[in-house]
Amino acid sequence: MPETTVVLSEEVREALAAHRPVVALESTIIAHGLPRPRNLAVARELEALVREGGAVPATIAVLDGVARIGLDKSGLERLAGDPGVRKLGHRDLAPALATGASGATTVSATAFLAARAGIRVFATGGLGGVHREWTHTQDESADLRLLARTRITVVCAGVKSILDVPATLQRLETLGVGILGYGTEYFPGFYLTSSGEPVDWTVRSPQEVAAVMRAQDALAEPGTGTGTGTGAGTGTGTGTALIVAHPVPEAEQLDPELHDRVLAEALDACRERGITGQAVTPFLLEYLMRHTGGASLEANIAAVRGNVRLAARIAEAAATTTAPAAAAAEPLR
Ligand code: PSU
Ligand code: MN
Repeated sequence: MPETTVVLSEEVREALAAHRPVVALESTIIAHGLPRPRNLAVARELEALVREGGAVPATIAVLDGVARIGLDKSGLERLAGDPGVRKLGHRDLAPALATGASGATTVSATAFLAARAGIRVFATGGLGGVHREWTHTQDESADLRLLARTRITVVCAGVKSILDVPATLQRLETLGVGILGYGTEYFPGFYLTSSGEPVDWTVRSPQEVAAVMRAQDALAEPGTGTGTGTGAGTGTGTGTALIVAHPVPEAEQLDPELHDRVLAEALDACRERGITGQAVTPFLLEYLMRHTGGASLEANIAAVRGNVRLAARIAEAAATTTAPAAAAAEPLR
């Protein structure tokens, strides 16, 4: 990619060159997931939390046809304040770059750009996934397929609970995307501490996550861009993602009964109004917020905060351990 289409901020470039920890942050949650003006305050707070954790934040978005890895003050303000900012999935990047558009990046677009830049750790709220009523709509977030072919560690509170969680877990298994429950034996439920679905693997420290990342690298086929495991990889990002599923603390979760009731109404409203495609997720998130008196918003923000803090610790743990040399991987016989 020519340098003018994807631009790293100076701070991010220097950190990567020095093999210091960097955490990529998604921007759709800022532009389309949270209400203004709270979204700008949250965007700033998330960057500050990464810094407090000893890592460099790299909020990712497309501004005027340039993909930016690390935003300056005015970039963050535009992202949060400009209602014309689009929602860009991975497939939207090329048209956005070609036409000079501006947009916030979803998990799929953020993970793609982060991996291209050599960033290994990424924090968000909840992943996209298989929507309920998939059999009618075939709506499955592009997040899943992109994660199936991108070597990045995503810290999230599971997938959004507006989705069909068991179906999404099945798809992730099919796609070969690994999931680690962080301090839990259950897959988190985004607004809720638990979705009730079990996970196969549980870790309890950033060092354990870093060890799994190193093992992924060791298993990778030679020449697939395994990176150094520090966040300053080769930039190809080929491989498969690792999901670190980190639940919102129980004290900060949305009341499960309120969640289930309002979500059922939200899904009905979505169907009645014929909302489809990219608009579905923002509509449901907004509906929940309005009809829970803002409680879903607080749970959402609490989850993201926790994920961002943990991502900084994982990036730090990954940066301070050396990856096995690619040459050490003997071909299997
Ligand atoms: N998590 C949040 N809020 C959000 C999203 C995730 O807490 O707004 C966004 C992410 O960017 C995710 C996207 O990639 O929703 C999924 O959208 P879709 O279902 O249209 O793929
Ligand atoms: Mn969708």
